[in-house]
Amino acid sequence: MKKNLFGIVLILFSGFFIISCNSILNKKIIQPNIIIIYTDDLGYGDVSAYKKGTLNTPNIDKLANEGIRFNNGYSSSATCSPSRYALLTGTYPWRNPRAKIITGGSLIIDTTEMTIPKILKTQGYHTGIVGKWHLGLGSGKINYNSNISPGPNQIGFDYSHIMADTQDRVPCVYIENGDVINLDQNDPIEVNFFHQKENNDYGLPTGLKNPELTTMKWHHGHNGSIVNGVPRIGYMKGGEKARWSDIDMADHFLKKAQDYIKKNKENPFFLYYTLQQPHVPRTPHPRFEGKSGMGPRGDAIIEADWCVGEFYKTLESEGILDNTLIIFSSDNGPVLNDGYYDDAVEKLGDHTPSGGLRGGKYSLFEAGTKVPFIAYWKGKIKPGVSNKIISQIDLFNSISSIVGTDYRSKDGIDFSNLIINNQGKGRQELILEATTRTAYRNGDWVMIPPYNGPAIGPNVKIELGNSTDFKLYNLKEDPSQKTNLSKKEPEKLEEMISSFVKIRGENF
Ligand code: NG6
Ligand code: CA
Repeated sequence: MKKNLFGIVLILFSGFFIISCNSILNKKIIQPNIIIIYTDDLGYGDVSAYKKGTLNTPNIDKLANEGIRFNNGYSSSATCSPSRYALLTGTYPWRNPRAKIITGGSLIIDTTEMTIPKILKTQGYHTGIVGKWHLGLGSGKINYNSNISPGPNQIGFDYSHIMADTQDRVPCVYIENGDVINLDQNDPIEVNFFHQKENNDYGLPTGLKNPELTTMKWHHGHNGSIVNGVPRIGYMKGGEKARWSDIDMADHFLKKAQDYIKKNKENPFFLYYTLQQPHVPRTPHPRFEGKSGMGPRGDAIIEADWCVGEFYKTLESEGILDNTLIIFSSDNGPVLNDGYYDDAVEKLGDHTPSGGLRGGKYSLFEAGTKVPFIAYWKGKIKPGVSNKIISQIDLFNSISSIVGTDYRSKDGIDFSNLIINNQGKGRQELILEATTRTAYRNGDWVMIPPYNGPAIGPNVKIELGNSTDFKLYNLKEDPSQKTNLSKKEPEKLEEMISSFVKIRGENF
């Protein structure tokens, strides 16, 4: 009897051993490390794998050519904060009235809301963000001199090393897990965004009053505090030792991203690596100066591409490439003059940042939200191209599905099979967003409702998609949206409006 019992225990134990080995093996397969590399204002035509512009981005191209290059990949908005909100939550940004471009504002993700990093944490992932945040911090006036909360660490990130908003906004400091790095308590930081022009004496000298102190001239909007010769949006005092070096920012974030990988490679991790390029102010490190022949914007893209290459090398040398899914994309379309005189317009030459699409950043036309969108997983994803429609809003459901959880957002679709196997359908329909206005894509068709406002942004010189009429385009025949078919195809227009209203409601 004892012998039998011993036998049973042995069988049970070996069974258990096999199951646990299997689950470890499976875990290796279904729980890859997940990395989202997210650029800022990089256009559809800025990546050479898309064969549109004249810049060379060999490192991003490697991901595109050896992974899946999505030709119909969208960001959720034509500006930053709404796109980033939608990416992490899988929720359309126009559902959240606070999901607008943030300037020193509070966190726009509710701490009770489900997010990609939260999903991954339920599966034992370590989660980190390195780079630009721009989803707001705190819940009122932010005190930068003590731990800032809520922020990334309260919505699912175990580790965060960020700049708060953008490179053109104060405070020009890095924040790690809520604490300003290198802060001297005897030199506290104060920030103000509502400064009156006539009372121009708050904090550091400003671009408005002391243009002779700037090394980069402001064109529109950026006439606040001067930090490192660059006038910013907003006003700042103190924090001298904590201020970042603009030209070293790319190296700084790259190093933090690499350190994160090295530290966390033993267990599944999620890293959201959000590069600041080529958003203004474009401050590539001097070793990239002149590399593109297109001035700082082109040089900043070459620098970003280099960062992607160096980051890739780290994944390779740490031996984790074949167990790591990489998604590469951009938060919105391209812009040339976004507030500084930096030769982006003058030195553009033949390059086409929008890849021949109409519009750009801030626009409801295609170039506002159709962005480079790449999925790469060495040895797992077969090289290919996809023309299926996919949005960053779908990453929430897709990642949830890849790691085997049931979390699904209302607006997202599970495209795990499309992302990993280049199989299955893409989206039939999608709501596009630009500065709270919305448009609608269904199959090859796009409908843009009438909106008040200038047709062309007075400073950025981009066609924004405003007009008094409905606009209707067939992207298959007319990818650059040259011919408005709304009069010629009234039935199609009606059908599009009615499907749009079903999702968006009457108040668009
Ligand atoms: C705008 C800024 C622009 C840029 C943008 C945010 C002005 C006139 N323009 O308000 O320069 O900072 O906000 O860009 O200040 S985003 O990519 O982060 O959405
Ligand atoms: Ca952006």
